[in-house]
Formats: sequence, structure tokens, C-alpha cells
Amino acid sequence: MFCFQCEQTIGGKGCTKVGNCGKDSEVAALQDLLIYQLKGIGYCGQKLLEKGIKIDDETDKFIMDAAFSTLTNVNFDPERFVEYLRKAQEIKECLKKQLLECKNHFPEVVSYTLPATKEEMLKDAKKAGIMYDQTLDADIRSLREMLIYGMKGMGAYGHHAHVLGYKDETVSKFFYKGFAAVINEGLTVDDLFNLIMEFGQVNLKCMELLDKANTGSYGNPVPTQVSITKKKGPFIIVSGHDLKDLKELLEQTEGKGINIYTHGEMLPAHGYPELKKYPHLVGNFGGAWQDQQKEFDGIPGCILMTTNCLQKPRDSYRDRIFTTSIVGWPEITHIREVNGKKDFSLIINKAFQLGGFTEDEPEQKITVGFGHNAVLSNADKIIDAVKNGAIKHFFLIGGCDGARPGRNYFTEFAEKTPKDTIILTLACGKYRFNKMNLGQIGEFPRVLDVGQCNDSFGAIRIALALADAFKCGVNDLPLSLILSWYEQKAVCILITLLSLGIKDIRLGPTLPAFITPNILQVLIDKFGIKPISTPDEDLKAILGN
Ligand code: FSO
Ligand code: SF4
Repeated sequence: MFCFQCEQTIGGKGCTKVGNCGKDSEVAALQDLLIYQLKGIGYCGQKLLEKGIKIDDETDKFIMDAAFSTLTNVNFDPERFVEYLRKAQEIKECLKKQLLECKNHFPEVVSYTLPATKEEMLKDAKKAGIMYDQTLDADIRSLREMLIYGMKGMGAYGHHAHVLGYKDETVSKFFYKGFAAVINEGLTVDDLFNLIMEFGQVNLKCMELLDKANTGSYGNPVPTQVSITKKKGPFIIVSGHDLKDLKELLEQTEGKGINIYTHGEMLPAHGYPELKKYPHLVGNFGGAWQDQQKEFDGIPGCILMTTNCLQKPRDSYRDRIFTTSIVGWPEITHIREVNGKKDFSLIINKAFQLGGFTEDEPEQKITVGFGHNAVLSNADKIIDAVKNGAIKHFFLIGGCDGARPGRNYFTEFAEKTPKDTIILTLACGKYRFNKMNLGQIGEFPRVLDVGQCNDSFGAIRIALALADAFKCGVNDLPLSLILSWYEQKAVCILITLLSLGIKDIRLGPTLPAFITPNILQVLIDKFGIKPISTPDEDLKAILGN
């Protein structure tokens, strides 16, 4: 196997025997083959679109879901990948039939026929590996992989919007264009770079679509105090990013005497009017995703994983963790949708059986719900505070959390920011500092939680609105972006920020292994992107003495 798509890739170079994430070589091979199939679907789909032939919604949804399934920490179940691969072959054949081209002209990814058994698929997967073509130019490979990882991230966001009934043609169509482009040998470094910038703008649309889907379905988040302590009684913890799964579970547990906690990236759910109205949504459990194995160890309740980030379940909770949607782990019970509905009774019954916590902990709370609507409805006050010097600078400290010790940088950085600065935060990286009391500026907490990584559009909207109010560009604002990355959703967000021309982003804890020195130099020259150094040095560089 060879995989270097995430920040925790072994030795900062690539996972070759087994992934740091727990992905084994069998799953890695099947994922490679699935991406190979998506390239075939991309090629056929793009040709059809160029001929003005429409592609059906099921195919659009499949390409997003399949890309999402290969994202870090989502699905580790080989059998589910065999299912995806078979479906991919079916879809490819159907698109091929619609193309009236001579078969001989099809590239190999299109003429390839998936064999019947998993064993044969594993043999074929070799040629789908990232490093299979040793003669490929390293910078071309780097840009192709960057685009693929970006599309995996956008696949996740597109999936969340789609399940709520929100679709966008530009977004759906780009998957065909993008997957076709990564097998187009005629594309130069410049062509691929330009395509990646185009992708950044399409991903912005996708993020906007997801924002519409979430706020259209559940209302605009409002500032909300969330309990972070345990309550007596049976419970289910909901992890991941999918608000629809949470809503369905809240409906099915209403009035049953069961407590629902959010976990990880589900924390911002507490701010949505249509979710917070349920009194049995009692609070948030635990820290960021990488703490799950010790936090779930032997707990007397159930866990529902709706998306990434799943780690290998310990034996002490294998019988009480469930997956749904794209997520999977071998032999862990998976809840499927049947006729547009999910039946969570297995989890609910198990939670009753386990009995739950036996007593209440003394209550502690944190505040969430500063999405773009909440922040911008206070824009006048914020602008006044900047004008009268009460707010001197804004930091966007956001992105993923992870296990590396280098991530302490983000905690220390937040702690060391001066008291007259505001921290906007989003995604699970916030767990590095969201339980610290960093104070207030007037009526605003100094840390404003904009939401999930899925809510990055909100942060972009806030930045654009501030730039508008001060009649300047985003790069001229007293705003600095300090981003932590881990997986491929962070890749698509970063590309979007670059496509907006946002400069001087500090990125850590390490730089992506899939970016070659030449491509990194382009990013430095064009966008002033920089690796993080130390909190003191970076703060000094940003704010002066
Ligand atoms: Fe975190 Fe995981 Fe949301 Fe990522 S939970 S690391 S960017 O999957 O998705 O922020
Ligand atoms: Fe390694 Fe990350 Fe790939 Fe997992 S997803 S195999 S940790 S590079």
C-alpha cells in the first residue's frame, strides 16, 4: 500500500504497510481501485456532459459518496468497498453505453472490467496505486493527488447537502471534470494548478450549498450554552458531522428517557433552533476525535458514528458503537437507510440495556453558535469595537485536531493571543482551547465558535463582510489565519481560501507530504503560505512587538 493523503502519514512521507489511522493494506488497495473506477466514471461523465447529455442524480450522488468513503477515518470495512466497487462498475458500464465512441479509444480506466471476487480485485488494485507509474513527473502527481484529495473533501460536503435535498449542478459536474483531468496526460503543471483554483471556487459553492442546507433545515445557529458534563441516565453519543442523522435520532428518542450527547464535530449542533429544541439533547461529551478510544472505553452507553473521524473500536465498546451512512468498520453494526428512513431502535434498546451514567456531574458549560448569521447580526458592534480600539486583531484558529504533540502549538497560540483580540474558531481543532476561559470583549466571548469544518463558508462570509464594512480586501483586514490540517476536508477548504486570494495563511502542524518542494514554492510565492513556527515567533511576526 501507499497512502500519504493525511497529516499523520508515517514519517511524514507515506504509510506503506499499515496506516497510522488503522487502515490495512487490503482496504487501502480497494480504496485505490475505487478511485481508479471514479477516474473511469469521471472520463465517461465528462464526455457525456460535453455532448450536452445529462447525468442522473444517482450517479452524481454515488461519485460524491464513493469519494467520501475513501477519506481518512471514514470506512475501514473491505466488504463495503467491494460493494462500492461493484456499483462503480455498473455505473461506468451504463455511462459507457451512452457514449457512442469506439471502445478502442477508451482509456484503460474506462475499459477496465472489475473481476467478480475480492481476491481478484486486490490483485488488480496494484495498477491503481498512487506510485504505480514510476515515470510520472512528481509535480504532476502532487497536483493530481491534491485535486483528488480536494474532491474527497468536497464529496463529504456534497453528501451532507444532498441528504438534506440540496444539490448544485456546478458542484456535481466538477467531479466528472476533476476525475477526468487527473488521467489527462496532456495537462501541464500550470493547467492542473489552474484547475485546482477553479475547484476552489466550486468548493466554495458547495460549502455555501451546505450552509443553505443546514440553516434551511434547522435554522440559523444562535449563541447557546452547552453543558459539557455527564448527566444521570441512559444515553447515546452522536459523533461526526451529519445533522440529519442527529435529528432523526432525536425524534426517535423523544420522550423515552434517554439522553443524547454530541461528540467531536457534532458540538455545533446545539446552536441550531430545530435541534436545540429537544430537551434530551443534554450536552457535549468528551474532546476531539483522537481521544475517543480512551473516552469511550467501557462507557455505559452507545455511540453513533455518522461520519469521520472513526478510530479502531476497543473491545470494551465494540458492542455499543454503531456506524451509519458512509462510515464503516468490520463487524460493527451498521444502520442503513431503508426507504429514506433510518431505524435506530437497535441503538436505543442497547442504550437502555447498558443503563447509562449513575449520577450527575457538577455542571460546566461552554458557548457555541456564532455562525455567520449570529456574528454578522452584531456586525455594527464589532465594527465599532474595532474602530474604538477594543478589538485590535482577529485570528481564525481553525481546522482539524489530531494526536501529534506539535498540535499543542494551537493551544499555546490561543492562550497567548492578547486580550484585545478575537479568536474565530471552527472544526475539531477548537477542542485545543474551547474549554479555557479566555475572557470577553464587551458582550462577546473572545472565542467565537463558528461551527464545524463544514461551516467554513460561515468564516469566509464573516471575513468578506468585515472587508466590505472596512472597504478593503480580506488581506488588508487585521485578520490572521492559523490553520491546522489533518484530512482531506481541510485540503478542499485550504484550496478554496487560496482560490479567494487569501494570503499569509499559517499551516501546521506539518505540511502535506503530497506537496512536492516545487509545488510548495509556488504556494509560497503566490500566496505567502507558511508553516507554523512557535506561538511567540508567529504572534510577534503578526502583531509586531
Ligand atoms: Fe475534525 Fe475529523 Fe471536521 Fe475533519 S472531526 S478532522 S477536517 O474529520 O472533519 O474537523
Ligand atoms: Fe496513512 Fe493517513 Fe493514509 Fe491512514 S489516511 S493510511 S494515516 S496517510
